[in-house]
Amino acid sequence: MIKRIADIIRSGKRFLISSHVRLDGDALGSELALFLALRDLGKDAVIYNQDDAPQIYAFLPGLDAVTHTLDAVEGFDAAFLLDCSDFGRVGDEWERIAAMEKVVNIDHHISNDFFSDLSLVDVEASSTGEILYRLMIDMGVAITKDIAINLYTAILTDTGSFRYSNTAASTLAVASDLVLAGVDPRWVAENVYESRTIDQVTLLREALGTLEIHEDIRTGIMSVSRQMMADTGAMPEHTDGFVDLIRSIGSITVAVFLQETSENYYKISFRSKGEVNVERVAASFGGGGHVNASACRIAGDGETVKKAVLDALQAFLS
Ligand SMILES: [Mn+2]
Repeated sequence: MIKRIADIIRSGKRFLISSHVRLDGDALGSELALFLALRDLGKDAVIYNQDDAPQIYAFLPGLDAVTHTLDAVEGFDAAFLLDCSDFGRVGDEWERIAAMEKVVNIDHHISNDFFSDLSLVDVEASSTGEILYRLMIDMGVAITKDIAINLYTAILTDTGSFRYSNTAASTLAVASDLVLAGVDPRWVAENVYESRTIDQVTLLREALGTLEIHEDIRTGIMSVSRQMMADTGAMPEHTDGFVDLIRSIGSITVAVFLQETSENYYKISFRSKGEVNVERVAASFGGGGHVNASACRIAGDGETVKKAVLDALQAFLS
């Protein structure tokens, strides 16, 4: 598949790049790395994202090239959908992109549904950024410092700073190559992890007030309502990382974070340790993800949603 995709890049002139709503470091870093590589190869590329980039990613080279309106989809030789397990993850414009003749699916989610016959999916890879690195090396693309910063950020964020089980020796070897290409790990970490706003920390204080520990299923669960968001002036992206804070509690193996995204509609993020598979739990509600990190959406008021999630965990964990 790498060869077919390399041929598409070599023979084409103009490409569309997109990823999922609620952008993360892997989505953005992968998009921007591919964009810069295509530009270095003398190609034209357009990045379309439904959502704005979270402020912590403002340092990524090339970010000002991202557009938020999708004009004509004609005139592209192919579209690259990065880090998307299915077409719907793109957001409102997914059907227009799905109708394009060539859509390349590059992803590492276990739940990827191979929505295209041009699918480069490696569930063993730490991140989409790591897969792209291999594609670029295979194609002989020069890994410039700007490309390296984007790929490194993709890998760093999807491995939780090289802490999750998707961190393999090969992942660290790629990260090492990227540092050799000019990435300053301290500078990237400072941007990603040490640039919180006061609003965000105030929201965290409110959220921590809802933390419940269910010792029988070794689960910690915490939630943020729309009211809390309004009271603190925080942005939806400001809850990124809250779920990892729950997982940092030594006595729990499952961390659950509920966020009310619209009235009586919740996004639920799961994190787990070791063998505990939270992908199955999310999948039971129509979501997906990875063994140790998954998500789904459930309609209902906060208490109903929390009970549904705890019941499902009881069933899966016992
Ligand atoms: Mn990813």
